[in-house]
Amino acid sequence: MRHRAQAGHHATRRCGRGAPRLSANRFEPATLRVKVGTTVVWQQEDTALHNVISAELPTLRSSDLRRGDTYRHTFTQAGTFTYYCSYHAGMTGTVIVTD
Ligand SMILES: [Cu+2]
Repeated sequence: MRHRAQAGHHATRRCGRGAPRLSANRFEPATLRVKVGTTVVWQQEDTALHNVISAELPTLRSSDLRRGDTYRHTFTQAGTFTYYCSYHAGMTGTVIVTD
């Protein structure tokens, strides 16, 4: 599962290292750094069911995502936010949001 950051109307930035599209049970990249106001889009490209849930940031909570689904969240405050997939132990990620 990959995600990318969108800043403003354009300048879409794709993050990641060209990982295999079906890389199993991990977020790619695991750590993402963005500015406040950035919308991060998670792209579900895996065959397994995944979700995005943060204990620290209750609004960061997707429904179950199937292949082809996307989930987006706009980060409005600075901080370091971890999240996980409830189906796969150890499937975690971090978004670092700076002013
Ligand atoms: Cu998962």
